[in-house]
Amino acid sequence: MSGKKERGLWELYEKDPERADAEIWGRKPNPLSRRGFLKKSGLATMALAIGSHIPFFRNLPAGFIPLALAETNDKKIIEGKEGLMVLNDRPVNAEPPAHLLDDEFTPKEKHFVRNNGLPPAGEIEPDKWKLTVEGEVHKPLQISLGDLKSKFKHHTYALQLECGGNGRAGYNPPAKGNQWKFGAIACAKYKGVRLGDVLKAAGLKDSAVFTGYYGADIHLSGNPDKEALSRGTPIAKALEEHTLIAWEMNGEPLPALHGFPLRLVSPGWPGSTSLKWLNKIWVRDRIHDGMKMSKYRVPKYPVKPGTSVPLEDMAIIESMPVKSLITNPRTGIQIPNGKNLKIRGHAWAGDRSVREVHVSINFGRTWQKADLKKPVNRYAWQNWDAVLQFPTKGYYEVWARATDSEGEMQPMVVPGWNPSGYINNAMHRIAVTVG
Ligand SMILES: Nc1nc2c(c(=O)[nH]1)N[C@H]1C(S)=C(S)[C@@H](COP(=O)(O)O)O[C@H]1N2
Ligand SMILES: [Mo]
Repeated sequence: MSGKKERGLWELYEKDPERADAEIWGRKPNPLSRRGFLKKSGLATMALAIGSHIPFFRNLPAGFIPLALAETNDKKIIEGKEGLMVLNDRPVNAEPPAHLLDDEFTPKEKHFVRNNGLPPAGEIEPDKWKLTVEGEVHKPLQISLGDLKSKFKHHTYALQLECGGNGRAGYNPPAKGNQWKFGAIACAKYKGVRLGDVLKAAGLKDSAVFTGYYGADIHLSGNPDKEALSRGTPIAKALEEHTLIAWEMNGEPLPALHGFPLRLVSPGWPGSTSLKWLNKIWVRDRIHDGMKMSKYRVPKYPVKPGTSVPLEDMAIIESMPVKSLITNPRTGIQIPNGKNLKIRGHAWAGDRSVREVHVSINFGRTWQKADLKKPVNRYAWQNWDAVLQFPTKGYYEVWARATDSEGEMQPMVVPGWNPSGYINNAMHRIAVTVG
């Protein structure tokens, strides 16, 4: 944008912020309004964003941005997601730091957002929402949201959703794309119907092998003939009983950024197979070839970092690998010498479950077994905790390492480099200073 045009926009912003938003974003409402944040947020949201209580809040001049916010958030804030780091604002991509993922079920305020395009324009009327099921089925369907809710049995599960690119920031040479650190993972409770029940109602033909999901969001170019994203899975995953067509997250209608009024959840698989704003399912007689089906792949064999790999040598990512997070305490804390430290976090393993979590305070020389809970249901992440004793004062790093039900472990450093920087399940660690 030219300097002059930008100045003009700022003036417009002062006079008519709604119109300025519309100019900048080409649509309303704008979830990323810094001005909106300043206008609407009180002490609570500011403190949440900073991560601390602000004793002299009342002395802050109007419109003043605390330094901590200016520094940590690069001045970008998503309304309703004040604690998240914004990696990109067009399309919106934001993740929480690990310590904000401490809840057993991730609340919407702390849930990462990964958009490939622009959310559907205008207000969505759920009463008019239709889901089409077509392709390799005996009876193509067009179901309203109301019919979906009244004709099929409801199920509620806590389901893990992780972006295939979570951890991309760890790869070297770096891969293009959002530089996710550890926070593109969440486990929220979803209510909906089984995709399998809907597919059975439509009657799958023998030729059905793959699904192709479509959403109502808009390609970044604004071109209506292009999808922002259209991915799918083999039929077996679609028929798995935890694969839901959901309209509720944590007991509320899906938030706008998470696909209101309807989304798919393919738990344990790359988040890109969990289409938001779901309005069409095309049952395919071959591997789906929708927008970005050629992405979310990794080489079929290990490659030297920096290698370019031909598409035919790349495999579509299915189950995500075993991983864990330390969600409490946050990194950088200081504790008195001689005091034990309780730590806790979550662990998950795609289609598998987590068998063990170990922690180390000496850079991996010795390991202590953590207390690991069972998942509340299959595909929910598992909570773990441990009590640590530090032998002397000094600087420590606490490492956590999960092992899945097949004995696969998280690597200490980044796993096999791949051209697009997917499935980095390297261990998470926090810094602790004692004394
Ligand atoms: N329609 C649509 N669905 C989508 C996306 C998208 O851009 N458009 N992004 C996908 C990706 S890549 C991920 S990781 C998850 C993220 O879900 P969330 O934004 O609710 O965290 O949504 C998936 N579903
Ligand atoms: Mo993703």
